[in-house]
Amino acid sequence: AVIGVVGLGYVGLPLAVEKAKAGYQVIGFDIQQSKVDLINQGINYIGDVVDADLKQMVEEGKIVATSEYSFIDDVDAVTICVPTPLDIYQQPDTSYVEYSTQKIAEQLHPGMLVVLESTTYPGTTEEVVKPILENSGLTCGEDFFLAYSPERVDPGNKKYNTKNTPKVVGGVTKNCTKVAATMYRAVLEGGVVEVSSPAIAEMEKIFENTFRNINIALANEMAILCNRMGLNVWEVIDAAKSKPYGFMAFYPGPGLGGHCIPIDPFYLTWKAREYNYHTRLIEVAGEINNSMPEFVVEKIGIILNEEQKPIKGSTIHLLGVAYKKDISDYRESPVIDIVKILKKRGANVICSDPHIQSWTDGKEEYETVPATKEKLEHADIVVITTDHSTFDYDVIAKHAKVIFDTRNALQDKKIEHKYYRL
Ligand code: SAJ
Repeated sequence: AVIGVVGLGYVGLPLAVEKAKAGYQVIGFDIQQSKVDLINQGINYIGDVVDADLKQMVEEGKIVATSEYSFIDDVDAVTICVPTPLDIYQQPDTSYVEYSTQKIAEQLHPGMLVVLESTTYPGTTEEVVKPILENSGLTCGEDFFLAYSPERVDPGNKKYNTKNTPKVVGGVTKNCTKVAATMYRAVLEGGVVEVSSPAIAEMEKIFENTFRNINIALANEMAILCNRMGLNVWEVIDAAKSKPYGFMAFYPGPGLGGHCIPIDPFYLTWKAREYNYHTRLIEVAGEINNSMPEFVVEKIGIILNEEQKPIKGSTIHLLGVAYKKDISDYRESPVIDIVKILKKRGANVICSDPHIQSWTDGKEEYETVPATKEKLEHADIVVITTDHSTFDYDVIAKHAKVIFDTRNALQDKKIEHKYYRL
């Protein structure tokens, strides 16, 4: 069978590789010709989630990429893995989903399976995708099959990947669910969980990520309160972890990054308004998570005060730009906000990140620098913002004069100089 994957990013590319490895002929579609060209050269531009098999799959002709959507005519099943960002009004922007669906509708043929994988508000599959496809004159559930199946890609996770993570599938009709479940069972090994509708599958994905968002906000609120009470929040959490049931540890951090956890809950907030419901808990959690960069800068100021130094003119060395450890992605990274606030306060900011050579905040380009002994000794304060495994924490503990650790990365190290934690 021939399978199409529309959208070759963090979600689409690993899925395309798994489908090709399972023996399907895969055609990858993307509007960006640059991505199409890189894939056809076997070059993997998403290091965090795609293994080396991409090159082999391309060499064996199992994966072909194109920007020509007319080739959808050749596929039996197509998964839509395009972005569903929030626009500047915090409203879901489903234009990529609509465009891709329109291109599929133009080539829709009897027997075809369409699956939406992009994280989105409950109702998208039935209210946005289904009508566009039925404009082709074909009937959903009879002439073609339509389902929603959320992606669960955890960048940097060495244990769980696209292949071995359970997959939830919800079809518009029972046979839509069956057809989609059959396709995924042939490709993945983590098991398929069938649910009664696309909306259930859309809602459970948002619930998963909102659960993380809110629990991280709780950990962040505990950090803020523990700071005022002079308590070590990391010790509090570790003690709470001794409860073998009914507790799940989340940790405070410099803020909430990535393109999912900070964003997904607000699809629900937007949709809930249609039902006259105000998702208060989600909004308060968002406020707390978004306040962390300011909190980190405030604490940097307090620490420098102890050294009789103002933020203005001090050299502040941030270790880590990526939004979480051991990946190179800095989308929505809280470090971007921290740098912006520190520069506004007149600090001299330098950043190190073994996974990132240069980065941009949308206005300026920044080069990262290696965290050398000299740099660490020279800084007025060294702030650990991302706990990458490849930082040399012995060198940091030995040579940085003042350390502010927002990730508890040095928890078991002997520190030579002054050490503060979130
Ligand atoms: N974070 C904390 N404290 C914690 C956990 C995370 O501050 O205790 C921060 C991280 O540093 C990061 C942000 O939250 O900045 C998000 O981290 P994450 O690992 O939850 O998010 P993603 O976007 O890398 O991946 C998540 C997946 N991760 C996990 O489940 C561990 C999963 O929720 C989804 O499959 C994926 O988003 C998605 O695409 O929805």
